[in-house]
Amino acid sequence: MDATTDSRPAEAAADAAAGLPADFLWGVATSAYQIEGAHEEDGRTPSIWDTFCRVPGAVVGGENGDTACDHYHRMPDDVALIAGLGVDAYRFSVSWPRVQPGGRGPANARGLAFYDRLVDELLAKDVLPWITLYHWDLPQELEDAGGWPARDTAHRFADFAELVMDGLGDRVRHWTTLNEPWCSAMLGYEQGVHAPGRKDFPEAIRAVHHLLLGHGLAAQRLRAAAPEPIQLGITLNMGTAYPASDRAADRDAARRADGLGARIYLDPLLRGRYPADVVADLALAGAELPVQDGDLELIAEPLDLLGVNYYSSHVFSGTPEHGEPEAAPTGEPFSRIVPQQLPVTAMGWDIIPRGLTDLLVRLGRDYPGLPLYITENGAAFDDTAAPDGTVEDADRTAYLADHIRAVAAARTAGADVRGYFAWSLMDNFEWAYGYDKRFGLVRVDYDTQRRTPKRSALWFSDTVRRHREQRGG
Ligand code: IFM
Repeated sequence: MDATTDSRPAEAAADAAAGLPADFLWGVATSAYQIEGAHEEDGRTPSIWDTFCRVPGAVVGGENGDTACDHYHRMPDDVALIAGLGVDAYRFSVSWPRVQPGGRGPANARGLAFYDRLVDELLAKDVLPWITLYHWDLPQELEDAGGWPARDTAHRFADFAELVMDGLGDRVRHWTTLNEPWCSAMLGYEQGVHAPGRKDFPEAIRAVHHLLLGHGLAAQRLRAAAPEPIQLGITLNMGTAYPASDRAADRDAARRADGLGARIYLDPLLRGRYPADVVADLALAGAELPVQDGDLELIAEPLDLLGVNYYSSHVFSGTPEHGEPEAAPTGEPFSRIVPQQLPVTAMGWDIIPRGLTDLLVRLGRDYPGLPLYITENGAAFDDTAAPDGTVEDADRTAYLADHIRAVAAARTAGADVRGYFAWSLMDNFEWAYGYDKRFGLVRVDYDTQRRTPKRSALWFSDTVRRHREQRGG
């Protein structure tokens, strides 16, 4: 890949949606812990993130989601904000410890009532509710009992899913089980940079399997309990893994990265088996997927859609920076991300829209017949707010425009992409980065909780409106 030619700024953001079909779905996304606050209200108990935030040094500035965007108390205004953008749908997550404190037992009526009101508010404003059941806020009690490396957590998740379906299934048609299981498993249990902060690769691989098992069990329960047919999916974060050259070592490094980043999820979900090369790589690293009889059939419960979260892509080399292929000190093959000298976001992530086109085309080719939705895409930049709160974020607008164009290019090349959710509706708690990194279309002043749409929000809203006019809606 010649990534250096890939990321010029958008020349004209105006026509970004050209070529997308009339029924293309536009939305904005958030997640519970990142925006809700009200961490001790109405019976909510701590999640692993409440605990992790209190570990010294775990989160930049020692920040936490105790108040966040105070969405729990400002929800009707926030829904009005969403409706004002003119989008079709709102993707939000349901806080497990709010709805089922401690992660076991019956639903907490007061916690569920919040989502009940949210769904009603959205529907009243003609915005489609799109639920994510797990966006990383595992009840702390379940982590104490073993967390995702423990098989029982998968069963607990299925119980929780059914509680939410019982409460909201009469009005919600779009259900996603997990958000980004790679992050839950690898950031949380291997790298230790996300809650619960463990650093144990074999445990992380056990978590991968139990997250997928939890998805499969929940998928079955959701379908069985749904009063009407639902649209059911899972959201994976993925990029394109490019080899630095055509040399065997580089191609193998890209294969391994793609195996552990994408195929370890895609293949069991969509083909009913783990990829043999990944299983072999894991064995080399002393890790094993704890598969029991019947698990893979459960995990491969048919899906109606696949959610894709895209932010960046990487180029991989199988050799050290200067030198010939060799084994890493662990004895495993060497692998390294090659810096690309591209513009980056405030997260330091390379801006590579073409990686999204390539990813979507590849998904359509390798896993045909499954509608794809971009359930997250967006960027943090170092915004400067004027005294009135407005932000001229041309960088964010360019990022969004280039990636929406990348989606349109993927459609032209045959990928069945049906929707795009911008991440995020508003600035929020960016996990281990605290409040420093701002992904919002809408600025949040955390001192006053005032919301101000940034220039990118106006652009996005205008893009959606003009696309809708063109499609005659
Ligand atoms: O903020 C996160 C979100 O919670 C999950 N996907 C990536 C986003 C940006 O890091």
